[in-house]
Amino acid sequence: MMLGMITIAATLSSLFTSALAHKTQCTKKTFASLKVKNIEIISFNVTAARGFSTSGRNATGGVGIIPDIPGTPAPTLDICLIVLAYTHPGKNDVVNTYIGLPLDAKDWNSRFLMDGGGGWYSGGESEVLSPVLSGYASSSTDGGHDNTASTVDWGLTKDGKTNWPALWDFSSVAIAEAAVLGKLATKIYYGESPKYSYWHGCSTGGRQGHAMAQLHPELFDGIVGGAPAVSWDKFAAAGLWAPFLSQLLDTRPPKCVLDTFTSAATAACDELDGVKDGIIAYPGQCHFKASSLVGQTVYCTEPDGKITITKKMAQLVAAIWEGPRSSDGHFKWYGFHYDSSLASMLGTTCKSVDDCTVVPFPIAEDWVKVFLARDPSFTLEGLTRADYDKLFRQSVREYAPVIGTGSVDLSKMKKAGTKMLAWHGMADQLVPTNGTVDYYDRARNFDRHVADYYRFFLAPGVTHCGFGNGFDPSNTVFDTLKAWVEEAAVPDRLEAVAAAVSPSNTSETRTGYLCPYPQVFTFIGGDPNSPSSFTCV
Ligand SMILES: *[C@@H]1O[C@H](CO)[C@@H](O)[C@H](O)[C@H]1NC(C)=O
Ligand SMILES: *[C@@H]1O[C@H](CO)[C@@H](O)[C@H](O)[C@H]1NC(C)=O
Ligand SMILES: *[C@@H]1O[C@H](CO)[C@@H](O)[C@H](O)[C@H]1NC(C)=O
Ligand SMILES: *[C@@H]1O[C@H](CO)[C@@H](O)[C@H](O)[C@H]1NC(C)=O
Ligand SMILES: [Ca+2]
Repeated sequence: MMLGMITIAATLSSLFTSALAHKTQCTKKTFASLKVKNIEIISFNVTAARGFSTSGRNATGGVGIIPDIPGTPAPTLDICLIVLAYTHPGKNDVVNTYIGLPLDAKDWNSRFLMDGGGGWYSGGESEVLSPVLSGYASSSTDGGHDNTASTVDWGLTKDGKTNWPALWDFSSVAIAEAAVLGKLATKIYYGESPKYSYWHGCSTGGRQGHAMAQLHPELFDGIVGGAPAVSWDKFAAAGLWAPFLSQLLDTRPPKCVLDTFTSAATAACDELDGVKDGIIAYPGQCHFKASSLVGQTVYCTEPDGKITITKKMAQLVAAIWEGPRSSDGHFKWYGFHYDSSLASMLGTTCKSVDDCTVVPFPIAEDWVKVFLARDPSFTLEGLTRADYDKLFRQSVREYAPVIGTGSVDLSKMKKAGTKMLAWHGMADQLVPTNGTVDYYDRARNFDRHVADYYRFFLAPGVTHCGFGNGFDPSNTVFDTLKAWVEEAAVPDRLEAVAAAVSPSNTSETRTGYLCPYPQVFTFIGGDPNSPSSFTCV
């Protein structure tokens, strides 16, 4: 009898819930009130889709990538997808923003999550699919420019000036609006606001996360900012250092030569940290001299041929490791660690080993052409050290306030109770690791209690946003953040995975627990494949 009554009550309540869920339809009418201040909606579409395929949607710079696994059907989802095009009146911009909501309320995990972009790519439809697949409500934005357009097309106005509104949209404005719109749509659709709201991004996505932490922390309970391109004004100008010096020194070494430097330095400094694993965990103790390879012959396969390492090549490599310096020797920005591949900053296409053309890091090349020189035909040819210094100064002066994302005043975030985790691979070949060390050091100076709400983990041996020999935390960092936000589990360690060291047990990987900076992940002896052989010092 009792049981029967409970069953009836349960049935009634589920009928009631589904009736409620049906009251809010995934239609245009439902979302008619969707708006934030200062925008004018150009058009918006709402699509209720079942079995929406995620196939072929992994070609993005976002973190929430849904890989197409060969031989496996792509996952499908039931989604309420809202696409808005809007403008800021008077700014002559167009922002496309995407909101994804699990179509059935029962599939919603009561949370909101935004995945960040990469490079010039702010985000797009793909970035909402992955969160929705995991039960989150989500939003993303193209940041005010068409992702297929070249940077010249959106970065300059017709009369050749910086397109400031578009740059502001990309740097922070459209991102914060996407968060507001996405959270508002969530409330309209499910009748309640998300219990927790998160940001998860790396590279540009890490910078976007830091921008939200600095400017709009109240929109998020937790933020992951991996390998953040913070201090963008300096980072982007610094990316030109290698190609600039290459033309100045008139030397264009092919990748096989650059790799020879990386291998030699890694071999020389690998064991300074106590473990021979191809990882340089103590770069500060490495004093490898690039000049020690002068005269060595390198046998290359791509392109085929042999080439002798010259003094100029060694000078160039030493300067990339050191980082940009002004013509009078002053520090401008950080270089790269010895175990980072050099060919990303100094790409080449070669006809033969001694006939190569340099292909600059595209972000830096666009930065100087579009935003500094404001001349799409600009080349590095003939650029002097004084010219480079001037471009660097211009970058800082004009752009730090817009896209620098270098402010360490996180007091709004502290007040909002938002938590942030940053991490950075020490073998990052695109965004110098020490740019984040610099940021965190300044944040610690600003507030000595910063670790209460913002922590940073260095990841030895990890390349840009993941991979490399390890220790890669990219698969655990988000759950670690969530546990900090939702269960007050303070992250004193960050689980990471690295390639096993041979001779190892049967596993191909090993686990390590990274340390919150300024603590250092330190080998204390024993089996390097065992997590207990490392500690935080
Ligand atoms: C997605 O990734 C798979 C490998 O995981 C690749 O084969 C496929 O071409 C990618 N799809 C796109 C559209 O890039
Ligand atoms: C909405 O759909 C119409 C018709 O297909 C299209 O012209 C318009 O560009 C769409 N708007 C957005 C924001 O996608
Ligand atoms: C980065 O900073 C550390 C100290 O925190 C130093 O040991 C290392 O040499 C620096 N690397 C570069 C490339 O500046
Ligand atoms: C291999 O080493 C890892 C890390 O120490 C450990 O977790 C795992 O249990 C070991 N596996 C075997 C088969 O011994
Ligand atoms: Ca090592």
